[in-house]
Amino acid sequence: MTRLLIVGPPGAGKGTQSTLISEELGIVAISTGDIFRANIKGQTELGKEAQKYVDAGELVPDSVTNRMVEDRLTWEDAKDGFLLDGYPRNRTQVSAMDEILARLGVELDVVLELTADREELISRLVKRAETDGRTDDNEDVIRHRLEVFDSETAPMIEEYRQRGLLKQVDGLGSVEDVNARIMQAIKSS
Ligand code: B4P
Repeated sequence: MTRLLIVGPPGAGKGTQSTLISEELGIVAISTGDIFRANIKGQTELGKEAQKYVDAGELVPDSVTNRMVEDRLTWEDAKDGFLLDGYPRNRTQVSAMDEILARLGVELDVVLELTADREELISRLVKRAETDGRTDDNEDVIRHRLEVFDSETAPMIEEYRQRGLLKQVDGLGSVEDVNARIMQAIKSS
């Protein structure tokens, strides 16, 4: 199992679980959100372009994001496998991902979807706001990110279900319990 996506609403635990899966499978975890945040922090050209979208809880334009992902997936550390966290996030990005994979001559093994109910998602993100101070973790922006998930990301997850690649995993409970469910889902796929 070497090429995976992890998808789900904001706060489902994608970033948390990506770190663990990456260690367990020995593959690099790549988070588009982390790449944007690092660039915003460093005030690079990419960061300046992404900042207003990230702060507002909007998706960064596909033209910027698709190019960034294609570049990142050609790095040496992703040659033998990767876990992509937070991409694709809409149908246009799914098409771009298909083209990127075709150009690299590889295929996806599984798409993991982490689920959790709305109240739990909001409470986790509000809690993170207190500890990490992420600019997009205030309640209004969190609600908007959830709306964007419903309108743009949920339909694209359906696409992977129809392709038979999707494994849904319950994201409620302790980090360890969720991780155990994920590893079970990976083994059975
Ligand atoms: P992301 O960085 O992907 O942020 P996110 O969806 O909120 O998920 P995140 O990974 O941070 O949260 P997680 O669920 O792990 O995106 C941020 C922004 O970047 C987007 O709004 C957009 O602007 C831009 N962006 C990213 N990708 C893009 C793309 N493809 N196209 C366009 N724009 C893009 O964890 C949340 C919290 O829950 C953490 O505090 C964690 O500690 C906690 N948690 C995790 N597991 C838990 C558990 N089991 N129990 C309790 N708490 C738990």
